[in-house]
Amino acid sequence: MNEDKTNINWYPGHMAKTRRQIKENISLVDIVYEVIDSRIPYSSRINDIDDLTNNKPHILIMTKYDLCDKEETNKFIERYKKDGIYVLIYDLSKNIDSSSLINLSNEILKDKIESLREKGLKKDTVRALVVGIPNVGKSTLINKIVGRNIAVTGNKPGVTKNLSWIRIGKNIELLDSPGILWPKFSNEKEALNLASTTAIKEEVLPKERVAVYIIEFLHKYYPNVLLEKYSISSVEDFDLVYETIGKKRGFLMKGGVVDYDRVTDCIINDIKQGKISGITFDRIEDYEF
Ligand SMILES: Nc1nc2c(ncn2[C@@H]2O[C@H](COP(=O)(O)OP(=O)(O)OP(=O)(O)O)[C@@H](O)[C@H]2O)c(=O)[nH]1
Ligand SMILES: [Mg+2]
Repeated sequence: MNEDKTNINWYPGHMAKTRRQIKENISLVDIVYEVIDSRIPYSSRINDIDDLTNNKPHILIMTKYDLCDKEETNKFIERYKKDGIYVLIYDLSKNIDSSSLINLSNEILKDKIESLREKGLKKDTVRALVVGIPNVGKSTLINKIVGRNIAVTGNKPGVTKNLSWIRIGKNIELLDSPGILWPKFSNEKEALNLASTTAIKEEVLPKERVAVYIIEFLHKYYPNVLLEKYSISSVEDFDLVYETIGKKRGFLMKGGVVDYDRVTDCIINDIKQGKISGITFDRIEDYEF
């Protein structure tokens, strides 16, 4: 974020607590499901996932595939697969067939289960940790696997408050966990990508900065979306951008003056509520692997 906002508290104490609790519970875990948002296939990764989870076997689960720009996101998927990472993609706004996830987990753990069997130990239950940044769909994924709403979900960060084990049938248990971030973002773009896709609490955001970022980003990569959605073709004059959107949407105060705060909220909410789809904020060429 910009200099005067470096003290925003996107890393509240409970995230440090969650990290501690994950470490405490990791010995019980066989496999890690790292859940990330397909619209930010790089920015939503937990950069210390291997340290955090003691190098446990790991599947990258990309949610919100329905909302992303598939062409751009697929470049990351190919890259991850090339690096030997297991990747599964989901649109959790619909029901899913979770057998691919269960089968892949069993396949990855085959050797471990086999060697335990050779030692005379029977492994009946596979335990998976579901981990990721806030609001990516960790709890929704669990509900889709279970087939009923057992974990609390909501379209804002910080919905899940505690680690909790959820038993799925006889042979698998999932550990839901509250979303985590890290104490310091590597650059402003990372912070703004996370803010744009609702991973950071709105209450601590410089909201206008985020809204301006979204508009500039759409102008650069998806000018047609900007034109169709907001009738904007130039971002040189932001007063004009706000005036145009405000008038189009009817966000007017007394005397016909545009209410800038409502314009800001509208831009942020359009992304948050999935009213703008087909966009991916990360660009593969911006990152080193
Ligand atoms: N369109 C779409 N929405 C999704 C998808 N997955 C999750 N959501 C929505 O994203 C929001 C967040 O989902 P949650 O399951 O609560 O996310 P979480 O990762 O558990 O969040 P925290 O517990 O706050 O860390 C909800 O409104 C879900 O309906 C998806 O694949 N597509
Ligand atoms: Mg949750």
